[in-house]
Amino acid sequence: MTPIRPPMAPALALTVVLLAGPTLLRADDQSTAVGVLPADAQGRPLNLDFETGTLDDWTAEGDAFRDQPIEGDTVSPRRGDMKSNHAGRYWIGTFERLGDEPGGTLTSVPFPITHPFASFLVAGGADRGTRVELVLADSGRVIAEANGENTEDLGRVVVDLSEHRGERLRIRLVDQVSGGWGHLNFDDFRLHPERPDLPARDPLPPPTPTPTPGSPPRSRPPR
Ligand SMILES: [Ca+2]
Repeated sequence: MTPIRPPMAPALALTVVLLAGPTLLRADDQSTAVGVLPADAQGRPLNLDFETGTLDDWTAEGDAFRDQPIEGDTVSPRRGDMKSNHAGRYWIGTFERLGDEPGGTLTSVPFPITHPFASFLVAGGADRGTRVELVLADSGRVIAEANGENTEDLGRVVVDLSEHRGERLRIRLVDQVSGGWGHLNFDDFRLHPERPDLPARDPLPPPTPTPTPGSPPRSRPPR
């Protein structure tokens, strides 16, 4: 029996976003989800969508994130089968300046988890060495990861943060892969009062916790 195919291919579905309601944000394309940017203690929205055109509110280590963010869709001019699909004007794409070779991390300032859901755009390599990590700021524990699917087209991931409300979070972008598809694309981290009604995929399962520097070693089960 022929399996019933879904009415919309996943790659297409990721580009379709419902934009409605009083918190509608203007964007050059349809990737911006309804929601709010996380804010600092003074209520200032943080640059987690890169629309300042700078890396303000982020700290880069290594070369992979040098000269970011990227302005406009630099993908479709070099390959007609994909596009950046970013939100607004600026986004992060570690291939776009220096290719796949450089590595590094880009870490946000910590911010309070004020809403039960978050979402962000991610693309790039499918290797787990290129990934987005959501990190509890106080413990260093990674609570969710996401990476690309060997495509440049940014697609949205939704994360349930309800059990961590009131805690502080950092976003850490990791690029540890130098070969083919050794790059990460990212944009538009937002918080949501309820699960956003838009096509999205789930994050990867949380990684196995690893001890943070200075913490006591974890006991291991017998092998
Ligand atoms: Ca943006």
